[in-house]
Amino acid sequence: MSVTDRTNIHREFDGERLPPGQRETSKFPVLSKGSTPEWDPESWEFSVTGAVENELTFSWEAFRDLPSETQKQDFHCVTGWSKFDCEFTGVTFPTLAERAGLRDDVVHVMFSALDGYTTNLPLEDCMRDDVLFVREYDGDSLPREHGGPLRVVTPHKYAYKGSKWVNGVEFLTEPERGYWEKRGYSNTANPWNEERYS
Ligand SMILES: Nc1nc2c(c(=O)[nH]1)N[C@H]1C(S)=C(S)[C@@H](COP(=O)(O)O)O[C@H]1N2
Ligand SMILES: [Mo]
Repeated sequence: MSVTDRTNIHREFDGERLPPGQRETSKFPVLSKGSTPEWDPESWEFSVTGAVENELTFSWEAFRDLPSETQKQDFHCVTGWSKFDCEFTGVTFPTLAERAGLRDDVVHVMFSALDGYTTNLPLEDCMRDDVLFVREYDGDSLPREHGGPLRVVTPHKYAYKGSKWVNGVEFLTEPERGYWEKRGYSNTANPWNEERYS
């Protein structure tokens, strides 16, 4: 199986591999606003809505059939830890966007999740091949506390921009703010600029 190494994206942001104010950990801490939600593979549904040509819904089986790839990425949490060399397998954001067909007036994206979490990003921050809908971590199903069955990773942003337990993507014609973005975390979240709080 081929693994694409995306641990060099810090160069795009003129930064070191370890962003300022971060320390490297070999552990993978769990950070959730509440408890880990239950999910049922039979009834799980993922929806793509908003300013698209085709609104889509996927069953777990159908989502698993989408073309996926494996990447090595670094993970930066706003609370100060970074984990290097995470192996994530999943579907790229552009792959999904292409299936839905974006209208010309899309500028922003809102992700939603089984635990009621939401997070937002400008479209251009999503249309990168390193923004993944992840279902495997280090070759195994994504652990439930880390967002299984499906989560988003955003290696160019602090990790709160990556929704665990994601089950919806909405394409927006105007910016909106998600759960932490309304509660004082930075809307832009660039780790190499230490955009932690707003
Ligand atoms: N659905 C959901 N996604 C979420 C969160 C959450 O509480 N709910 N927490 C966010 C935060 S603040 C961080 S730092 C990362 C943590 O991911 P981890 O628990 O796998 O380390 O998930 C992000 N995604
Ligand atoms: Mo976080």
